Amino acid sequence: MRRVVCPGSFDPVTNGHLDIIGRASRLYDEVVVAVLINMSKTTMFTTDERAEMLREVTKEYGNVRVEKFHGLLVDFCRENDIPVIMKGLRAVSDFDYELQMAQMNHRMAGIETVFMPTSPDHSFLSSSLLKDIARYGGDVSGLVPAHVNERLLDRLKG
Ligand code: COD
Repeated sequence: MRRVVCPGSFDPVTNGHLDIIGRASRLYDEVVVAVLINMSKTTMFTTDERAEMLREVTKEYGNVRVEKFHGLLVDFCRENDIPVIMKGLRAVSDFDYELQMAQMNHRMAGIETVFMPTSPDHSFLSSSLLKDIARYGGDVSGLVPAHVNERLLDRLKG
């Protein structure tokens, strides 16, 4: 079975993330979306909330599974028998950091990283940018799935 992991914070999942997950699901037999249990980062959504939103928006794909993880990604990969990490690349600025992580993950555990170029529709999109826009009342409805937009508006109301 060809299995790949799409890891991230997903705080919250955006259409950019979803594009990469959807394209991965057409290339691999199983896609494991691994949600980081952030120990030091303050997130808008809890890990359970982030995972729940991901399950909701990926349920149309038959081969996507959502899991939570903490610690090293390579340990999660080894425990779940996943030989490949898939990352989306938005710009050259992503590449420097992603290359360093890819090489370190390979050095630590022999795990390969595959880079998927973002679709031009999503190259400017990040979870932090859209949270900023939403906090100031901007419309992010075209940038996240409808379910996530509702959760975002509810959270900001609360
Ligand atoms: N278009 C395409 N792809 C995108 C877009 C977009 N608009 N936005 C994000 N992505 C992709 C990127 O590939 C990104 O890597 C991934 O989605 C997740 O993005 P985020 O922002 O939700 O998540 P990050 O960047 O906070 O996640 C970082 C990891 C959790 C992957 C990383 O920190 C990690 O592996 N941590 C575990 C600890 C570890 O192993 N550390 C050692 C590393 S060598």
